Amino acid sequence: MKFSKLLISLSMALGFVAAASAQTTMRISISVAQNSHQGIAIDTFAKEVEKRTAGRYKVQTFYSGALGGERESIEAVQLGTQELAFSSTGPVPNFVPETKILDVPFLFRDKAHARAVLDGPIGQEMLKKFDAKGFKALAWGENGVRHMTNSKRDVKAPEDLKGLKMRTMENPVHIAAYKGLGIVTTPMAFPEVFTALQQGTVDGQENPLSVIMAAKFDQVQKHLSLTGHVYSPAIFVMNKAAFDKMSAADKQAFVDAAKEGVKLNRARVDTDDATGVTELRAKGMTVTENVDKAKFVATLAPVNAEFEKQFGKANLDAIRAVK
Ligand code: EAX
Repeated sequence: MKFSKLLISLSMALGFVAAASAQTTMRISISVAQNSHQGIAIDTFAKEVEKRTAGRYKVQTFYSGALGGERESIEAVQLGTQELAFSSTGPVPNFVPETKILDVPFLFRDKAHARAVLDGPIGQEMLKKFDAKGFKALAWGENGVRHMTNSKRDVKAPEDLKGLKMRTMENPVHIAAYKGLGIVTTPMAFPEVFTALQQGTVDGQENPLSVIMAAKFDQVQKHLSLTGHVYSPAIFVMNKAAFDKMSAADKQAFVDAAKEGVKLNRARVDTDDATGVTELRAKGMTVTENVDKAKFVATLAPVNAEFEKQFGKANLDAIRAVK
């Protein structure tokens, strides 16, 4: 064989190998650190996608808001400049208004109740609402039950919150409720929160123990109150066009990979909830466990009446009725 011919057949062989192993790389991001309930969600997802598609899809993982805050990431997924994101539902109502109802304070009895609702017909129907907005919602995940922290005082009842300036998520339901509790609300993207707390731009914030620990808020907050005022879901979202392009088997692989991610995500939230108080006390926080929840609920009655008008009492009751 002539040398030129050998070169041609060699390059054809190489071309064939390249085509057989063609790999599509996608990106997924979270706003919190890798060592967290959200980090384990996307790390597991990336691993499972690769495994379940025999390496044809690779998912690059970005942590700590490296690609922006949650609102920015969801926007990027909608536009298709980023394929995937895992986010709390904080900013999601700005894109899919139907999800607003999930962020109503004291709606869920506990995590088990929330998980049953999200995994049941109500939650699964809601996932479909994302389609019309340019998303494929792969699965509900979990951010956790939110508690309040601040730098000023122990909070036991709503009157202790009067005049406290707190960072909130960019979520209209949270903002309305916290105003109703007497809080001075300052909506802010998560990546800015540590510095805002450190510099005293705000006195406090509220987040699940998982986030408080992952973000090391104990370094800039003295008081933690186990208010448990709202359950915070999370979600795996994907750009709809990117999802639709895939084969049926790959679509299923992505959905299944997300579900695997959620299993470990929820398990980590449970571990964090079990160890968090001890750990945060050890780091110097004062923890108020005997919060007067009945008073919180009573104070929120006027806001809740508004929510019932806005979301429909029947819809809220349907969620409450899930066992
Ligand atoms: O998703 O913005 C928030 O407070 C969220 O809970 C946090 O970024 C984790």
